[in-house]
Amino acid sequence: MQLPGTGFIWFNGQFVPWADAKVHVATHALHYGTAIFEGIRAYATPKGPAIVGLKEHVDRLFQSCAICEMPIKYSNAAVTEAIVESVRKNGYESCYIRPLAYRGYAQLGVDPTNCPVDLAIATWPHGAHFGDEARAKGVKLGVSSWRRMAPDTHPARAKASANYLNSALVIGEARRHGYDDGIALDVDGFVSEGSGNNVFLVMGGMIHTPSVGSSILSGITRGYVIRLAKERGLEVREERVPREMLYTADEVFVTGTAAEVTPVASVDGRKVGTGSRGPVTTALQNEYLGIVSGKIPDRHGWLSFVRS
Ligand code: PPE
Repeated sequence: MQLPGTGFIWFNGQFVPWADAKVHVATHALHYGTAIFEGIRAYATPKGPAIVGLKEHVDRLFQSCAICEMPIKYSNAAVTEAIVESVRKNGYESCYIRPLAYRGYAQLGVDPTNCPVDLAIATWPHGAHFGDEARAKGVKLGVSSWRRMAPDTHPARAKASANYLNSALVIGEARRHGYDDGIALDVDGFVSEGSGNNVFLVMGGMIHTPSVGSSILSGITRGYVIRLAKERGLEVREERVPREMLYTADEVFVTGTAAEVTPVASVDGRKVGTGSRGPVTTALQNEYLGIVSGKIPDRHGWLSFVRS
C-alpha cells in the first residue's frame, strides 16, 4: 500500500500533519511487537464515503487489545468517532484506515506494563489490493512452508502486529517463488489462511472455509461473505480444510478488507477449476463490491456514512 505522505493522522487524541506523526526508536512496540491494529476501508458511494464494518472493526480492535492486555485509554465510541473524523478531515472519497494501538515510550524490557498504550489512526488512498487485473483474473497462491502459529503460542484471533512476522515470512517466501501470496497451514497441517486474507473453496456448490480453530483471524469480510453465500442458499461449512482440497476445488477465493473478494487462479502452480473466475466467486464478489460501493442496497447495515 503506497503511503501519501500528506493529510492528517489522529495521534493520541489530536490531528497532526502526516509528517509529524513520529515515534521514538525506544518505543516498546518496535522492540517487542506489542501492538494491535485494524484495517478498515471507506468506499466512494453516491452518498459520499462509506466506512465498511465500522462497528465490527472497532469491536475487534478492543477485543484484540483485551486478549493482549493492552488497555486503550479511549472509549469505543471515542475511537469510532475519531475514525469517522479522520476520513472526513482528510477529504478522501475512498481510503484505507489503519488504527494502531501500541505500547509506547517509557521503559525498555519485555514487561510492557509501565509503557503507555498509544493510539494512532492513519488514512490513505488505496485501490484494488492485488491490482485491478486480479479482481477478474485471480491471484496465484502457493502453500507456504511456514505454518500459522499454534493456538497456544500467538493469539491468532487478535489482530496483533506480532502475528504479522509470520505473515511477512509467508508472503515473502511466496513472492520469491513467483506467487502473489502464500497460504499457511495450521499447526496440524490443515489450511489456515493467507498472509492477510481468509481462504474459501467452492466444491460441488458447497462452500468450505477453515474454522476459527485453524488459527485464523476471524475476518469481518469472511463473516460478510458467509452471510451473502447463505442468503443465496449455499451451504457454508466452517471446518478443517485438508490441503488437498485446494487442488480439487471448483473455485477458490480469498477475502479481506484489503483483498475484498479475490478469485484464486492457481495454487502451487495447479490450476483451480478452469483457471478463471468461477460463477460463485463472481456472484459473491459482485454483490460484496456492489454493496460497499452503494450500488446495491445495504440491507445488512454494513456501511457508515461520513457525511450526514
Ligand atoms: N487474515 C489475516 C491474517 C489478515 O491480516 C486479514 C486482514 C484477514 C484475515 C481478513 O480480515 P478482514 O479484513 O477483517 O476481513 N488483513 C488486513 C491487512 C492486510 C495488509 O496490510 O495487507 C486487511 O485486509 O486490511
